[in-house]
Amino acid sequence: MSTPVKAKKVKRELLHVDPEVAEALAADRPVVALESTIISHGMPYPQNLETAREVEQTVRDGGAVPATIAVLDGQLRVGLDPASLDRLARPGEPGEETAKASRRDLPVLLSSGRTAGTTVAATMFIANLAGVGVFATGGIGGVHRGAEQTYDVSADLLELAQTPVTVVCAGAKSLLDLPKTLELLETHSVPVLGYGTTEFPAFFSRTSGLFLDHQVDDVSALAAAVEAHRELRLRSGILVANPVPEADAIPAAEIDGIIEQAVTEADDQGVKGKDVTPFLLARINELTGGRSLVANIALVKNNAALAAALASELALP
Ligand code: PSU
Ligand code: MN
Repeated sequence: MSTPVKAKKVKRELLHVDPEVAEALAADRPVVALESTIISHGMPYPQNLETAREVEQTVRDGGAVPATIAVLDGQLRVGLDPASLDRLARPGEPGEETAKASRRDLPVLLSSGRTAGTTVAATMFIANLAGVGVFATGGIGGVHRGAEQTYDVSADLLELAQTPVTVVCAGAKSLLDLPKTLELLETHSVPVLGYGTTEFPAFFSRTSGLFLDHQVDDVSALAAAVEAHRELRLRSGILVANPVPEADAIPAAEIDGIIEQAVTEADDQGVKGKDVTPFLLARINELTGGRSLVANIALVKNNAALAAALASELALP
């Protein structure tokens, strides 16, 4: 649903970096960017808020400063205070719902003074503006099944093609067309590194049957690859694929039928565009009785820990 754009006087400071984050960046201390669509649209309240807080703590425990990114009242924000995090997590009153912002939405959100969670694409763009090079998320968007008909390809992939930020994820959900997703990343010259795995992980599951060209087994090998990418001035992002921890993984055989059902329901109900991914996430959570949410929370924390370790390694003199 769209709402008419009303002009609001644009704040002079379009980008606000939280002082703790700004100080860390100025001193070359490690910072990890975190996205916020996962908070506003990816998980139900109140688990979304608890998870957002715990993920920030995980980054701190790993020796880095967390910088959760969002759009608040028409301003790009890098690093959120507790009240802002709370506000993003709560379901908005009807008509005042928090928007889902991809890169292309940013100008209008700014000009109309709105509030939004940022997708992987928008978060990468803003992180790069602020000078944050490492970013942790759950799963990236990709090429949707049936894209040959719908053309539904997440802007996350095109952002990875053009923005030099390292994104730590648990792969992508098999509700996407994973072979096509990997093909598009190859076309756009985005390095995809399996962390301790040679297979691209499928978010809930550790395996997908799809093999990667490059595997790194520890943080120093990962940091060395990121540094070489930087030295070559390659302008793409880097995708680090870090499988969900064994204990919380859901075998593909168990989750695939549920994903199939959710995709069919979205189709039948005519869910389109940016509503597709949030619809599927919520439906899979219902159909698994919350088990998918447990896996989701575990893998986001696992990615935050790896991103903090990577940022720390990169910050070493
Ligand atoms: N996949 C998940 N959880 C998420 C998302 C994707 O498992 O929360 C969110 C991310 O913010 C991602 C966005 O960037 O959905 C992709 O949306 P779309 O498919 O509309 O590009
Ligand atoms: Mn889409």
